[in-house]
Amino acid sequence: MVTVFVALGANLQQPQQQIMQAAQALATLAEGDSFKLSPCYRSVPMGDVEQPDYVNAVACFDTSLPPLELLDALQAIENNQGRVRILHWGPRTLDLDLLLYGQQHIKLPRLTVPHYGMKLRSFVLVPLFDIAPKLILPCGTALTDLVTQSLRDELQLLSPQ
Ligand code: PH2
Ligand code: MG
Ligand code: MG
Repeated sequence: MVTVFVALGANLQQPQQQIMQAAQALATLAEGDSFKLSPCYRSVPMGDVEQPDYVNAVACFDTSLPPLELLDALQAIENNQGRVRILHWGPRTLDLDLLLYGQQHIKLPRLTVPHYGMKLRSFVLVPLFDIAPKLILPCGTALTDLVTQSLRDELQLLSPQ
């Protein structure tokens, strides 16, 4: 059994509801009552594509699924919520990114863990810190050393729906 962290993002078709629906689906993958979801944040889109603001959150749970089976399960949830892959980094109803799989480093054609961009993204680091303030990343860095006030200032905390 490992503890995994998954980033959730959505910016189409009632994004906060998409996140809550995805969280319910993710919770079915969790062992026991291990499932945790951070608050939702509104964030300005990163990247060059003009698109609506995102709603982002991070989930954490224990699972006995191997990494690629977990990835398949995440992609099935994305597809079930109408994910269509048109533009790289374009708008989407739901994006589920596997951030961490225990303390493992994984490099496979379909899957790189830790997620390559996670240490630079406010909309990942801040909600991750909300649910795992003591987390040490597989590279040895303490999460608390990455979460600055200026990263927090990039996000708008949303009230629960
Ligand atoms: N995801 C992207 C591209 N840009 N911007 C924000 N704010 N949040 C995201 O989740 C996001 C993004 C591609 O996965
Ligand atoms: Mg993705
Ligand atoms: Mg993504």
